[in-house]
Amino acid sequence: RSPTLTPRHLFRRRPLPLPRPRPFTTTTPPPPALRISPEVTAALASNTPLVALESTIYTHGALSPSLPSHLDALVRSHGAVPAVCGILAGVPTVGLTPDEIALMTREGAAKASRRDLALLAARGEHGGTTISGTMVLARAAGIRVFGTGGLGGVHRGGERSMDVSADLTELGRTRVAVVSSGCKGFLDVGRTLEFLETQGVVVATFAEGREGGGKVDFPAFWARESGVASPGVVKDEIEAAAVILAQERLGMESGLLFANPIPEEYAIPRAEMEAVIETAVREAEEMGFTGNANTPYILRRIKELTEGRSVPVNKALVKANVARAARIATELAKMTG
Ligand code: PSU
Ligand code: MN
Repeated sequence: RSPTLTPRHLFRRRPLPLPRPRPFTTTTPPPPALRISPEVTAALASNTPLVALESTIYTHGALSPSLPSHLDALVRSHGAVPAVCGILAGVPTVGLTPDEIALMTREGAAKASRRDLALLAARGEHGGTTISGTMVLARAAGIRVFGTGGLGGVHRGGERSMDVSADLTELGRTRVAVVSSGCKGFLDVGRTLEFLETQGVVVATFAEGREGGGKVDFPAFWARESGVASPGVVKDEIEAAAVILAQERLGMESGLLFANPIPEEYAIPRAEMEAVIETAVREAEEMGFTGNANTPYILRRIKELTEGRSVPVNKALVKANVARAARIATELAKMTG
């Protein structure tokens, strides 16, 4: 007798069992190695809104040493609890204090994306987590919203170099809602959106009062315009929270990106930044800054070439994004409370 399945065999088979309905939860127990601060633990237990924050912008962002305490206060002013993620002396932590961040910065921390987490943990080293590294820790703790500056993306020439930020694949596999000013203007914005589409990432840009009317650009960090239309649009934080909740109810583990265009008064027009960007990108290539050294080099050069003008702009947009994230987290907590 042939062992292959015939239609008769198929008919005799029992129908596939339907998945048993599971209770709806947004969190699974965190892995044992994760240290969650008492404050974050209490917030998780009481459905207090939480905002995850990354530590790479502190350890590698070349911004100001007071930024950690500013963002901390900003989140609290919205009635939410900040949860800075990073690796402190080998301990993956959710809820780093400003003092702990200062220590990591002083002693030197590695830039930590997903691939680096286990290495740093095993060696007992500090790691400033990027968006991807932060998402891993935030998700493991059960934090749903994360506010930051600019997402990594497909680098210019990425179709040759294959320099595609791990932030993008992380969004494809980890359900955290990231609020950023789109991605940086020195990246290839069009290909970044193509990659996010392939990864199945929800991408929506905040566009107050413009819903339904005309296309909205996916923002490019310093500039509100990028020349590339945003795949989706949300009108406010309530709508963003509803999208997050819908994604959770679907049981989809992939992430979401909410792009928040830089406040008008801080925006630097795209054309103005372009010359600076071209110089920085060309130098990085000539000097061989590849891999995870590329983004920090370019950011540092842009800071120099704009004579520091990029710094207040960068800080302003991070604050606007973190405030948005806090309001989204607040709406989400109301919906699931
Ligand atoms: N935006 C900034 N400064 C930064 C970064 C973003 O203004 O330092 C960091 C973020 O942590 C982001 C990372 O996740 O750069 C992306 O790095 P790469 O391109 O190597 O993936
Ligand atoms: Mn890269």
